[in-house]
Formats: sequence, C-alpha cells, structure tokens
Amino acid sequence: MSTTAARRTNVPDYTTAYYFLEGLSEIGIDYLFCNFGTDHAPIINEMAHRKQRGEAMPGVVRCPHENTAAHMAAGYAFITGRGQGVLVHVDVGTANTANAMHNLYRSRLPVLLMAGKAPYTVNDELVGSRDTYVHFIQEPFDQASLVRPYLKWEWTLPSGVVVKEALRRAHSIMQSEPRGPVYLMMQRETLTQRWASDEIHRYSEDQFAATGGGGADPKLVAALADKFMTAENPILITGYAGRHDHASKAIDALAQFAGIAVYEANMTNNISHDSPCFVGFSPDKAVPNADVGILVDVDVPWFPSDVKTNEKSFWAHIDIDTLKPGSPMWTFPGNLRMQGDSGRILEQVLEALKAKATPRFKAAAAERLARIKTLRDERVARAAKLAADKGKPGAINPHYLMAELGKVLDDDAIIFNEGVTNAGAVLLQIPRKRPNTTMRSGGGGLGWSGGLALGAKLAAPDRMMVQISGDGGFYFGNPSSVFAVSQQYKLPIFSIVMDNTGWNAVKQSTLRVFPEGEAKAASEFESELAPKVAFTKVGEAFGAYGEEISDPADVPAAIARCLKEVRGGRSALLHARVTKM
Ligand SMILES: Cc1ncc(C[n+]2csc(CCOP(=O)(O)OP(=O)(O)O)c2C)c(N)n1
Ligand SMILES: [Mg+2]
Repeated sequence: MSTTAARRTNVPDYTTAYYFLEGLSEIGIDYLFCNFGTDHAPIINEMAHRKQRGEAMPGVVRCPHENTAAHMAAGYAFITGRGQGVLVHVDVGTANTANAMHNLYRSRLPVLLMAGKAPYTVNDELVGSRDTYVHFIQEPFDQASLVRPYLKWEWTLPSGVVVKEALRRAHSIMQSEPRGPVYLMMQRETLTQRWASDEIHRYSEDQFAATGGGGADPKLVAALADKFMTAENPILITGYAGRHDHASKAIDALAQFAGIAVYEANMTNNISHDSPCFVGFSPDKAVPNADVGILVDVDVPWFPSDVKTNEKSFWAHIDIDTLKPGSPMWTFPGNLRMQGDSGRILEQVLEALKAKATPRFKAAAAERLARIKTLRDERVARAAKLAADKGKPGAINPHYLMAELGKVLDDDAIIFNEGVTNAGAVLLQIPRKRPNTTMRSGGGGLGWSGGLALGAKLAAPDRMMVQISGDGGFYFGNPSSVFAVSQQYKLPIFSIVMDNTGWNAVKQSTLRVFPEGEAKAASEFESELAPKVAFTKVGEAFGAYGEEISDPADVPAAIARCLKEVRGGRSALLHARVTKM
C-alpha cells in the first residue's frame, strides 16, 4: 500500500492493473487482442474484478497466435482509424508479433502493443515475484529491440502511479500522423502495486489530443496550381491517401477538374474505379511523358529499375510522410514537397486552380479527359480478354476466378489482397466502386490477410470481408489461429487460397536476376511446396465451410455456396487450384 493510501483509509485503493484497464477504456481502446502468459496474472485478475463490478474495460479477444492478434488490430484500425491494444507475453510473444509490427508500421496503422516483462524480484519480496522457471530465462537485455525498427515510441512502465499518463502518451503518439505502432512493457511487480484512487489522474483526450496533418503553405499551393495551368500530360500517383474520405474526394475532384490521369500503387484503392480519371495500377508508360506529376501519399510509385523519369518533368510530392524517415533510401523526385494532410492540401490546390482557370484551361482539361477515357477503355478490354480464358481442369485461370468473384461481390465488401503474383488479377478483375474496399499491406510480411479480415469484420460486422492469399501466404497466416478466432467470436470471413503449388514470387525473382542461369537450366527454383494438401480441412477443423475446386466449370457455383455460408454466419474457405507456377 502506498504511504498516502495508508494514511487516508477512506480512499479506496486498487492495483496498477485495475487502473491500467480503466485507462485503456479512457483512451478509447475498444478491444484488447490478447495472447496471455504468466506476466498477465495481475491483469487477468483485475479483468475479473472489473467485470464483477460492472466497470468499463476493453473487450478481450483471445488469439491462439500473436500474428492473428496484431493483424486483427490492424484490420480494426484500417476500418475505424483507431489503434487498439495487443497484449502479448514478454519477449517471446513480442517476437511473434514482429512480422505484424512491420506490416502495421509500413501501413501507417496505429496499434498499442503491450507485453509483460519478467519479474525482477526473486525472493518473494513483492507481490508478483518470480515463481516459475520461465521468469528466470525470459528477460533479455533489450526486449523492445525485437520490434524497435517498427515503433514510434516505447517505454517500460516505471510505476503504477503514472499508468494513465503513460497510456495517454502512447495513445497520442500512435494516433498522431503519420500513425503507427507504440510499445509499452510492464513488470508484474508494477502491475500489482496498490494506489489510492485519488493518486491516479485522468488525462482527457480534449487536453492531450493527437496531432493531424494540416494544410500547406499557400505560396507552394499557388506554385503547383500554376504548373497545372500549363500542363499537357499531368498524372497523379497515390498509394494510401484514400484511407481518408476527404482525400479520396479531393483526388477525384482535382483530377476531374484538371484532366489528370490517376494511378494507384499498392495499399488501398484510393478513388472509385468508376471515376473517369482512374486508369490503373502501373504508371510506367506514363511517367516518362508526364510534364507535371504529383505523388500523393505513396511509398513506391514505380520501380526506378524499370522506369526512367524525364528530367524536365515537374514533380510535386504531397504526403503525410514526405521524408519517409523509416527508410534508409528513398529517392523519388519532388521539385516541390508539401508535408501534411494530403486531402486538405489537394483541396487547397483545387481552390487555387479554380480561381485561375481560364476557358482555354477548361477546354484542354476536357480534351485530356477524353484521352484518359481511351486508356480506361483499353484497360477494361484487356481485363475482359484475360478473364475470357477460364483455364483448364487442375489449372483455373486466376483472372477468370477473380472476375467471377467480382460479379457477385457487392460494393461494400472489402478485399484483403494477399495474392502475391496473382495480386494483379485481383486488382484488375474485381470492380471497386467505393474507395477503401481493396486493401494490401504496406509491408512485405506475408500472413496478414486473415487477421486483417477478422479485425475488419469485428469493426464492421455487416460487411463481407474477403481474404485472398496464395498457398504460401496461407501458411504464413497461421490459419488454424484465424479460423479458431472466427469460430469463437463469430466473425465469419470468406478465405480464398489461390494455390499455384508454391512460391511463384521466389521462382520469378530468381528468373529476373538470372534469366538464363543454372536454376532455369535445371528448372530448380526451390519453390515447390507440398503438392497434395487439403487446405479446406484446416478451416473445417474449426467449423468453417470448406470447398476445393480445380475445374473452371465449378467456379461460379462454388463461390455462391461459400458466400451463402458466410452470410449464414460461418467462415468459408475456398481452395482453388489455379494455373501452376
Ligand atoms: C514472412 C515472410 N516470409 C517470406 C517472404 C518472402 N516471400 C515473398 S513472396 C513469397 C511466396 C509466396 O507464395 P504464395 O503466397 O503462394 O504466392 P505466389 O508467389 O505463389 O503467388 C515469399 C516466400 C515474405 N514476404 N514474408
Ligand atoms: Mg503460390
């Protein structure tokens, strides 16, 4: 008991863990995605205590694997914009989240990762002292180093008296732009300390808010508007701006007003693909001919090894993260850079342009829109041609499979596209009328789509969540854990595995570097995986509906049956044997 509490017996006192749970609710954490261990005894005890008393605390989602827990938090944040709590076991649980932390960090999604630390007392000096084998071997010198490259902030709670202050600080940092992961560690002895309720302060969001992006310097905005006035071939490339509704609208409005072709690179779909300005996912041909280009919230607009930029082009770079401080190398052009809320900045640019626009400018923009329509029509024709080939038994064409899926998915459905070498078929064949309805990880750690689909389903239960992965990606996603959570928490998702018999990306990479090498000559790419796998059984073990297809003729009916099962309340797993790698 603290000295103050001992003096004033009329003030109730509770443990740090009790205030910790209260503090999580106060900072707006709806859910704790958990994988527990001995470090959490004080928290588990207070969970029961608070429940018993009917007091607020986050909902608890127990995940058999940390990869599911952390990626569920990512899915929830993708839908709501709000970071959630992920509670894992000391160093080992933290290590199991590293892949997800990489993905969250690279996707600029907020999350509050938390872990215990081995107790530091060994002779029972304090409540929570070491009492089992693992406490002696689970304390590395630098626990946070396991995830540090992917963190914006980290701390070990030094005392329960500051638990709410620490949580507010963690929250402000994860939610401030650019958003991302933060990490809090806590020892058992700290969690079991008792504090009087009047010693623990509350830190309201009103006074300790996160910081957003904001607009840009009007002089820079005017300079960019001037460039657009005389541009003949303007293009815009964006990766993740459309996560904010106003940014999505601003891109579309500016593009339509000025006749700008819009390309998307990775992450989300930023504008409706029905927009008269959306032209696709590869700006490679357009980049050398662009006289004015804008990069808007994008990490990799093109691959410099494939595309040479024109030195005469004028590039503006508008980004919540212009410097990309998380990347040692980042050398995309920007004659003018504006860091801030891209939606807000594009609204400013449009305003400035509208004030300057002449009839001649408007006529030129209209003419450009007609040219863009030709590009759009070409894209649609190319997609239709690719999908017309259904493939053959044992080798369903992924383009056909995705086109059939696209016919029956509604506009609200969200696709988590982890298709790797078949990701292009997903993008090309599934029409997306609404922004933010296809999602790819900004990071490269495979095994994310199942967790994201589950977390998104938790945040938006009425929407259909579709996870599309390769056979390799399916293994990485700890599918038994995904389907267990789906069953236990009634979160039905539609999982599609495009099985091309192994790691095609690895094979293709070898061929790119050594087009005529020994690997090709021997046809040995170290990429084939177990050939006779019945993935459906993994889902079925947890009550999901499973279906395996290898004949293109079965595709439409199988998709319909799976969707019916998901709508009926249980997950469906469609294992499709597609064109072999
Ligand atoms: C966690 C992790 N480990 C390894 C890799 C390297 N990697 C990139 S793509 C790939 C193959 C994925 O196979 P699959 O999902 O079947 O897609 P395919 O390449 O066959 O289209 C691998 C192993 C990775 N990105 N992430
Ligand atoms: Mg594969």
